Amino acid sequence: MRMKIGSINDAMSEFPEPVLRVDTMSNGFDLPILGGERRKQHLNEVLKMKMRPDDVIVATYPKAGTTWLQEIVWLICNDADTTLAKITMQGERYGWMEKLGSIAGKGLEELNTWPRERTRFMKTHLPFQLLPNELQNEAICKLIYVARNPKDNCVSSYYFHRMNKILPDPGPLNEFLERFYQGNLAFGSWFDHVDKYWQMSQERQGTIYFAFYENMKRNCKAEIKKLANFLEKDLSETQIDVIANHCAFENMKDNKTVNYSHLVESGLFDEKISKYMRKGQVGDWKNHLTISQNERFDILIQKKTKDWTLKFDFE
Ligand code: PPS
Repeated sequence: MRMKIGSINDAMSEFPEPVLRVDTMSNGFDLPILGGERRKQHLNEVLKMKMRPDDVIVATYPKAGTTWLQEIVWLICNDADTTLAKITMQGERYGWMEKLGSIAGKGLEELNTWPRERTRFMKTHLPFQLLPNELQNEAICKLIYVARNPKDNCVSSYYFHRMNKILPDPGPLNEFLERFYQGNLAFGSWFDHVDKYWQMSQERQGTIYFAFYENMKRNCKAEIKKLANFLEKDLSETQIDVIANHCAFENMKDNKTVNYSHLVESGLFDEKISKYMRKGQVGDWKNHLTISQNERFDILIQKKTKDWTLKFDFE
């Protein structure tokens, strides 16, 4: 079950320039990135990646429920085999397109050499405009996106920035909120990210599935059924129950293949500040945002989403 994790020093040296800077990729798309020139080169390699019709991609804005959705999708595609899921790190079952360095499992190199006969499971936080060019141009394979309401997404991200030693210190919440509003975070603006995937999911119904964290939370079994239908997998009621139970927050938080406790052991995540599996709730933002911060957030959401058909639940 263990995978190569290295020490915090290895991780730091593999992650040059922990400073956020906006860079222009080879296709002209601008993105705030961490990791400097090496990250930019890597993202340009992702653009060139060759896709396969049976690829399965989980895409999200960071902290929207990626790990949760990855686990559900993998189990749907693997006959609810929770025995295998419990002994194989999720980072070994999935490749992470934009991953730099040796921490947290498979990356682009492993994705490019993935055995042909096996479904390639991938995760990414990249905006749609930086997915492999082939996939941007054509609906080659299935992609599942999960979005989470911006207030909970932002608070979850704030705690992740505080506990993850590779990320720059976010400072007080007030400052982080400003960065979230302005899209001055790795992977850019939540609003632009979600909006583009939503538009694409409308254009490419049948190959892009747009899920909501809040719906998964409200009725996980119903979401699993819809996802299985999208992935063209026949699951029995018992298998759906098994997946829902395995993927319940209470069980995932104690499951070492998905809870990133290996990065606590390696010194990269500081659990005293926050656990990776922190709260797993809808509406936790109420415990963190002041009345005035919340009012400012509401004004911004109204401004940025005034033309959206997409609506979010906040509690
Ligand atoms: S990452 O690092 O961007 O991949 O993080 P990501 O997995 O997207 O998001 C982490 C948040 O998802 C919560 N989570 C869950 N919620 C409900 N049910 C389950 N099973 C589950 N698994 C993970 C996790 O707790 C983080 O949210 P917060 O609000 O911080 O608790």
